Amino acid sequence: MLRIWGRITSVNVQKVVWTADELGIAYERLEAGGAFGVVATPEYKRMNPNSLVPVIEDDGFVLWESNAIVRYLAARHSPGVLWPDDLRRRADIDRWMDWQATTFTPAMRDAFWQLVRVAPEKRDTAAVETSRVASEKAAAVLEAHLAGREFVAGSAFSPADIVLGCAAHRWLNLPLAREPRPEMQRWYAALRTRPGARQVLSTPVA
Ligand SMILES: N[C@@H](CCC(=O)N[C@@H](CS)C(=O)NCC(=O)O)C(=O)O
Repeated sequence: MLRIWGRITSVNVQKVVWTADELGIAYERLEAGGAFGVVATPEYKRMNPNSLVPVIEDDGFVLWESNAIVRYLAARHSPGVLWPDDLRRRADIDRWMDWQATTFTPAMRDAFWQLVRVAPEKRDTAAVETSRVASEKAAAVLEAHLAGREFVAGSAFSPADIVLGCAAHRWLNLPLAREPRPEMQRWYAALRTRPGARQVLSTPVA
């Protein structure tokens, strides 16, 4: 059976859990990271020398790096559907997955960390503001892109919706004032109706 290491509060673990739930794959999730520790043990570091979650093990195949795991699971269990055969459709999905990992999530990292993980008296409000501004810039890009599209890569749900849906779940639920984003809210509400998304999108941002 597929094994997934990582605490469910990790946005990167959430991507993998949502993908597995979306695909209806049986899996076992083992707690690791954060207060659970585990990631610094020699056994874990043999699987992921970065000491980060998530990691999967699938019939002896070990893989880390969340977006790579999402692609692997989609291609293995849903070739031609969740992971399309068409090169350009795949490149479009890939582009938005890379954008999530390199642009949107890094932009909101400080706001998340300071507002959720740091005690109020120790909060770096300047870092929150810089991060908020960068996140709004990224959110505006996604907002404009979603206008006239049901999903990120067009009319079909794809792994880009999973990874950006996890990022949006975090952004839209952070305790801070945001610009209104009706297209993002419409898309996020549609994602929340998917049975495969239920576990992850009902997890509080913590
Ligand atoms: N690029 C990596 C980043 C993984 C990552 O930063 N994981 C965080 C949680 S979101 C982590 O393991 N933090 C240490 C911990 O939880 O102990 C991926 O996408 O898998």
